[in-house]
Amino acid sequence: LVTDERSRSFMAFLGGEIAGFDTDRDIFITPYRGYHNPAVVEKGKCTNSKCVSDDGCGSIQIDIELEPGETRELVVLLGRGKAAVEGKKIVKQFGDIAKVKEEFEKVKQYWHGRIEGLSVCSPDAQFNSMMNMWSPFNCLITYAWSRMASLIYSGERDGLGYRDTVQDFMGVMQLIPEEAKKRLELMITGQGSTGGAMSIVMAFTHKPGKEKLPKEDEYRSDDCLWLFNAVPTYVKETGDIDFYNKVLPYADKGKATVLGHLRRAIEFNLKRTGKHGLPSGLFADWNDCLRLGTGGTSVFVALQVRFGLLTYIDICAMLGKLAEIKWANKELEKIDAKLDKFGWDGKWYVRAYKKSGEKIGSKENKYGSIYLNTQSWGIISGHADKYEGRAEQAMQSVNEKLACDYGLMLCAPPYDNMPVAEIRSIVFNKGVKENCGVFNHTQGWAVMAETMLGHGDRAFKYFYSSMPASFNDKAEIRGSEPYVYSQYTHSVFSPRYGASRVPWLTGAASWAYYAAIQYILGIRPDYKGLLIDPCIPADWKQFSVVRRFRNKTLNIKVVNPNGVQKGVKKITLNGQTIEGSLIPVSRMKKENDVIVEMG
Ligand code: IFM
Repeated sequence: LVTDERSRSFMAFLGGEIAGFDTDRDIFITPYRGYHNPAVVEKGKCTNSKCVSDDGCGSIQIDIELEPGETRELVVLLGRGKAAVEGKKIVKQFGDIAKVKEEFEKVKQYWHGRIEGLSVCSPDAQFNSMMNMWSPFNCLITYAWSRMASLIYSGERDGLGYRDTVQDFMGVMQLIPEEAKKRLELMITGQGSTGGAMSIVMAFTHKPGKEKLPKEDEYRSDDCLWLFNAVPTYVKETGDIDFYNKVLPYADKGKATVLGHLRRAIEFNLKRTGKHGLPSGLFADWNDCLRLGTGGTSVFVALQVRFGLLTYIDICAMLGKLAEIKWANKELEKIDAKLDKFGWDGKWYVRAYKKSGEKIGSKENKYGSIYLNTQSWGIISGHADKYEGRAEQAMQSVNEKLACDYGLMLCAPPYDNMPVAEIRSIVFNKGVKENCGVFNHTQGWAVMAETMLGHGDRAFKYFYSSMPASFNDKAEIRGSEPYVYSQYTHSVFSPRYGASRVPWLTGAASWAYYAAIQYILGIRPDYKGLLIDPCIPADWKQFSVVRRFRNKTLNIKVVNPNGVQKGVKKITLNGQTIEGSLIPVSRMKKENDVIVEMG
């Protein structure tokens, strides 16, 4: 039988006689019942209802009798299109069990092919199950759906949100670099000639060169700065250095090389400054709840600009562009001078300035006196390194003020009784989302920062506390799948402490996976090869990783006889000692054995 639901989807069944069906959900379940006790199932008889306008469902009844121990295989086919046309075609094509099994095998191979590029064997079984299956799967699904599903569902919009989509690349680059490259190019063409981005890029109808840019105060101040993470990640994974010279159009007019697009991204923030000459916060920075406008400024964005400049210098050094390095170094000095003067609050970095000059994320504030992101990015951007003890102090403050059982809170203490204009997180309950929840998107940055300081125990502890699989024995607290990252977990300030909400549709998975692979396990692609720089718990005596890299396979075994958290003493590649921590791609064979001794 083939049945229609408004002629857009069909359902078919093979392997037994159809005794009835229902396509109207209300009739199938009946009022005041639920999915656990549909009336039709209790009665054991379908009503042959046909859904008209109301909520549809697909249910088919067959009557079979099984002897004890007997099994029967049945096939249910669901598809898009008209039952009489596409449905019939699909039934013809897949209408027997052997064919279905063959196709199912192909689907399994397809997914394994996508996640196979890297496998991990560490002393921690839960961590391994995340690294080998759930994290890459989560990253691929988040990448595929972007955040579209949530916003379509609530009737708001579709399209690729700029900042999230650009960050999603971090989790999939090693899995599907060529596919990711195409989307990366699309996103680069969503940058305007101003250097700022369209907040949404419509994947199917985007017309570079002809798009309308946001008004000045509608720009997000951080959007294009994420390209400094995504673009080098692509180039380092593939070795496609010429990508930096590829000419791509801007969204509205004109064109530039990819390197030119990157420069323009920095210029955007250098030109739009507010309080203390720091970059304006505009409509929002990473934090959607901070509406700082043109006068208010974001220290997080300033740190991202610093990271952008360092990355730009690194790229230009490789491409031999000396004049560009000179320009970037000058700008680096200028932004550092502002950060030096206005960024540090004594024991941690400030988060932002309102146009009035009032600080956000400062000891002077009653609410939100410390924020996580400027501490992590103080270290990731290299700024904290300029001052003896500052990086350690910033992360120590995080540990004292923001750590809870389920990860690091976005800020503390929670906002209460405030006007909504600038700190929009006040609309959330205490300990929820941007109002001091454990915002999972940000955990990877803190983990990266801790590994940069050589704190393997702490980095892993933070990673573990927000890792879905660590909730395997507390599912009733988490209340969502223990294998998928959620956007946030209720923090210690909420009566629902530990409940994790909004699974799948979050950048948390990408940064967590990236931080674990590249910074805890320390297997990090670079332009000329693969860098090995683990930062692990002291009690890990060894771990191994199989990593596909530029069509070669590396079987990497790391031993840690002295129980250190960081530091590589010796690396051998196929029996030969390597100088330093980089395994040059020029010395790799098709299959490679790598032994790394920490110490
Ligand atoms: O960074 C944003 C993201 O773009 C959408 N969800 C919330 C995050 C933090 O505000």
